[in-house]
Amino acid sequence: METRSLKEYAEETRQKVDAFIDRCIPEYHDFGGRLHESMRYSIFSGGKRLRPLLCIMVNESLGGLEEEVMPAAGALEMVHTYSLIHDDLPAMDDDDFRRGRASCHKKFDEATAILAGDALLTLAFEVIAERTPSKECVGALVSALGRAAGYNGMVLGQMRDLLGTGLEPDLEKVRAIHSKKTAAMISAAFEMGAITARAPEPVVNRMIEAGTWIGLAFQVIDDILDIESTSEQLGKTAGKDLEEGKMTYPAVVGLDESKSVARDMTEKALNLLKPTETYQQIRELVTYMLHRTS
Ligand code: GRG
Repeated sequence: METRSLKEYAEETRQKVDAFIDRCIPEYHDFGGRLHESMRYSIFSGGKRLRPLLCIMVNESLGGLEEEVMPAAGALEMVHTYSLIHDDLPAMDDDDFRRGRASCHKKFDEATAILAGDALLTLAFEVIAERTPSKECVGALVSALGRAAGYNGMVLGQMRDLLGTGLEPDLEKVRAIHSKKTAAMISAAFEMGAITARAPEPVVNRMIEAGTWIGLAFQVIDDILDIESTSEQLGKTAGKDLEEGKMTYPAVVGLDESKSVARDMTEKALNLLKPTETYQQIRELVTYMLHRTS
């Protein structure tokens, strides 16, 4: 990997991912283009593109080609955006703001938001199947993404999150929620980058583990930011977790201990991403994530 600054690298990569997604979202304007418009409204709304970035970095670190990883990276962002659209619906987290502007159902309507999410979720798998140059990787990529997003991954995490709301805070339950709701998709980003780089199985497994620790740390930090940051900084309503009795790390162990837990989890990930040249930039990003403010 070249020695560009992380910021330059991330910005350049974000532009490439956005250009790829732009080519994937169908350009037809059926019935006034409402579905197309709502999908684009949500996906091009200034997200950090963290999952694609991690996937691309892992692929590159392991010697993979950019054209092989781009469909996987775009697909990860499509699934992530679908989950945010559905999470904001009144039947779920009921949030009017996302990424600093009106959430999809507020900008359009609930039915449109449900359909935009459905369309992004299914498009993700279509994109992997049709646009991944090495067809022999497609099965493993579809499997990794389906597993991370589905009934034993993020969807289960969301169910646990809904069922855990209002219950007595409990560390085991918090971990169970975080591992599925957030860590599954971040770990899949690592796994998919290793798959497109054709890494051997032990390396793929090491990436899955590193991704899991990073995903867990990411959610602990998200819980902390919900308390310590403003809605303006976050681009979404701050302070909702406490108000709604959400099962979070700070609710169980307090803010200071949560910060220490996030540091320990990050350290575990960094140890798995051994300090070699090739992982250096991922390590930098992971360290940056630990100190993020939004
Ligand atoms: C509706 C099936 C379904 C799942 C929803 C993603 C999710 C699960 C809920 C959103 C709320 C939340 C706190 C999820 C945990 C993951 C997380 C921290 C998402 C936000 O990801 P960022 O910070 O968002 O990467 P951007 O906007 O930068 O892409």
